[in-house]
Amino acid sequence: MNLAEIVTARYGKSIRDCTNQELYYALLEMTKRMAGEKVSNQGKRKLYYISAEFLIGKLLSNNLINLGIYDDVEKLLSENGKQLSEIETIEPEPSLGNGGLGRLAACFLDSIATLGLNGDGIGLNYHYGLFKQVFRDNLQQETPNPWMEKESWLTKTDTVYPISFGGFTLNSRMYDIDVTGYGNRTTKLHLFDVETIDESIVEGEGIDFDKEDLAKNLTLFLYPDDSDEKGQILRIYQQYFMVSSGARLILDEVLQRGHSLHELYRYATIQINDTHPTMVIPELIRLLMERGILMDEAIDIVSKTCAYTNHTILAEALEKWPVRYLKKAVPQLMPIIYELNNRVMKRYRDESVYIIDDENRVHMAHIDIHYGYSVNGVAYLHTEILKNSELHNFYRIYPEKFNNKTNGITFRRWLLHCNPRLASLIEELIGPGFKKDAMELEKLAAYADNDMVLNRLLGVKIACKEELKDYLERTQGIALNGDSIFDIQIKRLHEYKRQQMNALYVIHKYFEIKSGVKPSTPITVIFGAKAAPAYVIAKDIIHLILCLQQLIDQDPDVSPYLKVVMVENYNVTLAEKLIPAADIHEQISLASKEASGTSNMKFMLNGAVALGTMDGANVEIADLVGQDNIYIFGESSDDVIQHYEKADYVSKDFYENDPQIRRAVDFIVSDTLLTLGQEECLRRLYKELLSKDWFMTLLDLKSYIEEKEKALKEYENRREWAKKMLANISKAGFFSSDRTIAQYNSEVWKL
Ligand code: 26V
Repeated sequence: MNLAEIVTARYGKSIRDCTNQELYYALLEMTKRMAGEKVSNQGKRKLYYISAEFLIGKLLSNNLINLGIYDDVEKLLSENGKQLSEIETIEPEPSLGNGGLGRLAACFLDSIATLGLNGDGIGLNYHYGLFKQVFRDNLQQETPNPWMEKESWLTKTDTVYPISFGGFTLNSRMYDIDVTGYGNRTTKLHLFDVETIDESIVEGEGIDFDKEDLAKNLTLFLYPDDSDEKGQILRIYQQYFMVSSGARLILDEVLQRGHSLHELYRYATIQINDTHPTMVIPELIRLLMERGILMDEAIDIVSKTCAYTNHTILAEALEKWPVRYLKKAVPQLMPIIYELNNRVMKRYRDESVYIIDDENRVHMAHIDIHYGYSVNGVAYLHTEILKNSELHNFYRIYPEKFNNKTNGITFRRWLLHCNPRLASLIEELIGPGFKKDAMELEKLAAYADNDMVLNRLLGVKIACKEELKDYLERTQGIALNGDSIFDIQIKRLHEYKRQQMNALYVIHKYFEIKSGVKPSTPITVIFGAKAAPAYVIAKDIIHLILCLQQLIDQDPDVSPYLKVVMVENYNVTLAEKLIPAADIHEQISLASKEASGTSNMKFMLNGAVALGTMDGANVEIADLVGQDNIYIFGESSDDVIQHYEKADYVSKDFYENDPQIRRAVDFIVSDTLLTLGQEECLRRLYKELLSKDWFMTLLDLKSYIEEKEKALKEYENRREWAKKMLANISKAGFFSSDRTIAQYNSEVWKL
């Protein structure tokens, strides 16, 4: 059925007479039907990508692009007086992820489908996803974020599994979302949900709920506040619910295809996305034993089936569950986890590789490394740090398991969909081949001295900035100056990502302007970030930024030259508007701490220039574009690791020895800011910077200010700047997730 027929059948009227809402549902139905008609690969070995997060974003446009009908639908609608871009805004954004890790999983599904590989995703169907962020009195507040309407991308299936926990059983039902590949097959994202979920248990306006009523709450939120014991145990229940459902599905599918479970690894491979799905290892062993396979063989089979991706070296982010939590939630797994640990203890003397430590905590990553066949990091530098320091003792035991898979992004969403102007300019210059083979972008290098091309590139950027300006005006009441330079930092709020360093730069600039030193081009510093609800200092940093925003907006001496904007509720939809409009993007994590970063790749592809440290994938970006096309500053990862080892970094020394730094830090607790903001928050942040500064903000602040000034100065020569933009775009091909997935396939999964 075509759109007109669907509209007639649903509403008994013509496209012209429908509301945008009605057309959205009609398009949803049409797209779901078309995706459902596509066949998926039925190859011998199948990949299961298990992840607690799939940050898929809105799907309508992406699906229309991937199905190859976007232009036709847009034309049909406009002939009937309707605008696809307006209809798109009606779709609620599913926020089933926190940030990069979840968005990576979504890009990977797109590439798996596009490459036509046999692979599905397995995850959880969170009803509210990640909280929605609202600002009140310059503070972040959290509210629920419902996205599931009566009609959505989900298709209810008949697959239901009983999942048993300590003392009770819940039914798990599978819902599917078809993932369309670009001009190719589809795959499926299987999301499991508790049958008895009850959205009404969320209390008041916030995101509080009875954490003990598991039958009603299990799949309500993504990573509910885990600051207390109940929250942490809830996470274990969620994880087990996901992996037990997934493991049953995998075994069922292998059996349905007529294979023996003794050969599971020949027909299935499981990629464990960070440690959240790690319990799939003991659970699969348990299920195989339930089906009559002996322990030794079950362990051997599972070890050949599972592969693990590490996404962080931050100690506090590596999951270690107290044995007593696991005993309470999933007692059936404990005998297996003890056995896995005993085997490790028998073979190795080194306590640092044990699964259970002397404080009775289970190190989830250690299970993955001992009982999986592959361990990978997500960027070159990250994998080197894993091998040489964080996981060195494991690397010594299993050098053959370690490998690197530098992250990637799907160019369908992050170029074709979010920046159609740039995509069509590129197509005009080098033809459409880059859409399937991203490395063809290198052909753009031939235009490095072509004034006409450089001018058009600048023209595209101006148009994207205007579009962002209109969008933020309309949706958030924010007024941007389209003639200013857009300097953007968008990512989860975390001290290691150092939004506070950017805020200190803003203060520095504020003082300069106050003293009469005005920038030639006005500067707009844009932030987008959510802080975990229980992460106090992260919320204080948001507070500081919002206070600076208000202060500068109200100051006629400064506001013509400097503007600070913190967009509310940063999400995938906003990223799609912000990234095409950026001139400079901030990738300023403390070297060694950001495993990869993926927004850096998206910005690069959209012709923005990075200001960053030698961290994560920035290292590979810098290698590719060369030093003229990126702004690098700050201490190296080796030196940073040394500082931690020697414990010799004292932030106060930097504060005391540099008047510029002192002035900026002191401003946080100045009368000017204290009259605007909350004294408690600002004083706490000030104290943190002076007494701890765990992520060494003050260490790099000076070189950061210098490098940013250099970037701003070079922006004044627009022709030279356009060459930098072109260099970045032309080298972005390496960061296509199609390349990443092809590497996973040829080196790990071997589908
Ligand atoms: C989790 C937590 C949990 C609570 C304490 C603080 C903390 C800090 C970081 C994390 C991150 C966990 C894993 C993660 O999301 N890693 C991200 O994965 C992306 C995709 O590989 C990568 O681009 C990011 O650099 C990496 O931070």
